[in-house]
Amino acid sequence: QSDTGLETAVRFPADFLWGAATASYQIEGAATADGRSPSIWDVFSRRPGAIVNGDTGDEACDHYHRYREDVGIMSSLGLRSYRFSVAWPRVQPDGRGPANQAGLDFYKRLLDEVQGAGIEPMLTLYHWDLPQVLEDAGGWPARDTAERFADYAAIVHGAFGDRVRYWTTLNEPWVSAMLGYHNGAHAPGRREPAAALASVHHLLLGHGLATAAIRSQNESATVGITLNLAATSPATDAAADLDAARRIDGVANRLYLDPLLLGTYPEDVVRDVAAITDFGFVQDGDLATISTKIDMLGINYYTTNVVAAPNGNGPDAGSPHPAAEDVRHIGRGAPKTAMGWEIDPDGLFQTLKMVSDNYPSVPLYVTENGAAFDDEIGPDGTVDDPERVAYFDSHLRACHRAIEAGVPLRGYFAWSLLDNFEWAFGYDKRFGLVFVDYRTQRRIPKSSARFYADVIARNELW
Ligand code: PNW
Repeated sequence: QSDTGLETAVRFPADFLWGAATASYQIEGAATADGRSPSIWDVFSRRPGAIVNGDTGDEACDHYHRYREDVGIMSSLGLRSYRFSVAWPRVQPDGRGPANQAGLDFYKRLLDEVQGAGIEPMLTLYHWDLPQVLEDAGGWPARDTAERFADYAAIVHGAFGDRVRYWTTLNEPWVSAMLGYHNGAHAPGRREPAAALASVHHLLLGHGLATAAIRSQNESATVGITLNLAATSPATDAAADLDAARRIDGVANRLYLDPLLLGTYPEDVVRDVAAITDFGFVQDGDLATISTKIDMLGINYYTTNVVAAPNGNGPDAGSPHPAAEDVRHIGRGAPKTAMGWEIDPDGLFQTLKMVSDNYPSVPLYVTENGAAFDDEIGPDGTVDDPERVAYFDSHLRACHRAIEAGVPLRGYFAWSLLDNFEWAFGYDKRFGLVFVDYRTQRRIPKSSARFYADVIARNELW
C-alpha cells in the first residue's frame, strides 16, 4: 500500500519465468514400462508401514501415458516453463553402462509436446529415484554413486542438450541424505548418521562431476542445483537459543550452500558433527569440483524453522538433523497446511535475502513453493481451494518484495502441477494446482490453477 492508500502494482519483471513443477516418481506411474528398473522408491514403498495407506508410485497420475493431456493443461494455464525430472531407472536401468533408448524416448515425446506448446523445459536429473541396483552397491554413502551419476548426466545431456536450456542436477540433496539415510523417513530408509553425512558429500560431488560432464558437452549450458532452504531463527535472544538456531541453520542450509558457493564446509558444522564423522570421505580436489561455478540456484521453500535450546528431554528419534536431534522446533504459532507446516510467507523473503546477502551472486529461481490442503470435489464438480490461493498470493508477494530488495530472482515454479504421490504420505496429501481423481485419473483444475493462470497472464498481483 502506498501512503495515498492506493494499491501499488505488484508487477513482475517482463521475462520472469513462471512455471510449475513435478517429479518423475511422483507422477509417471508405468513403473515397469519399456525397460524401467526398480528405484529405491519402488522397493521402499513396499516396506510395511513406510507409506501412509501402503501407497506406491506404480500408477501415480499415469502421466507416462497421459502426458499429452497434462501438457494441454500446462498450456491452458499459460505456463512459460515446466520443471520435471528424468527417472534414472528408465534411462539407465542398470545404473551404469549403456542407455535404454526406450526410456529416453519417453522424455523425447514429452519434450516434443512441451516445446511444441512453446513451454520452456527445466530438466532435473535426479529427484530421488535412484536405481535400486546402485543402492545395493552402497547407495549415496558410496563414492562410486557420484561417478555413476555423472555418467548418467552425460547420457541425458547427450540426448537432450541441444534442446533443453535449463539443467538442474539434484533436487534437495538434504532430503536425499537426511531423510534417506539419517532418519529413514524416505527411501532407502536407513538410519545411519555417518552414512548420511557421507551421502551429503557424495551427492554434492555427483552434482559437481555432472556439471563438469554437461559443460564438457556444451560450454554454454545453463546448469544448477536445487536446494530446500529455510531461514532459521531462535525462539529468543538467549545464547542457548541462538546456538540452537546456528546448529540447525548449519546442518539444513550452510552444509550445502557453503561447499557449493564458497568451496568449503562450514567449520562450526564440521565441529558439531565430529562425534559422527571426521569427513574422511573428502578427497583432494573434491571441494573444487563441488564449487564449480553454477549458472543458477534453485530454492524450494515451504516453511521456516523457529528453534529453541534443548530442554533436557533428550533427542527426538525422528529428527533429520545430525548432532542436533535435541534442538526443539517450536514454530511461531501461525496457521498450518495439511502437512503441519506453518505458513510463513515472510520466511520466503528472509530465505531469498539470506542467500543473496551471504553468498556470491547467482541467478535464483524458486523451483518449488506450494501447500497441501484437504481438497474435495464440490457438489458442482469443481474444486475450490481458497487457502491455496491465499498461500500462493502471499508467497508471490514475498518474491516480489525480494526482487524489489535487489535479490536476483528470475522465476517461480508452483509445486505442483498435479496432485501426486507425496512420498511417505502417499496420495493422502494433495499439493496440486490440478486435482487428480485417482480412481478415474480425471484432472480437475482447482480455483488456485485459475488464480495462478491469471497471475501469469497479467504478470502481476492485484
Ligand atoms: C519437496 N521435509 O520435498 C520435494 O522436492 C517434493 O518432491 C515434495 O513433493 C514437496 O517438497 C512437498 O513435500 C520435501 O521433511 C519433503 O522437510 C520433505 C521435506 C522437505 C521437502
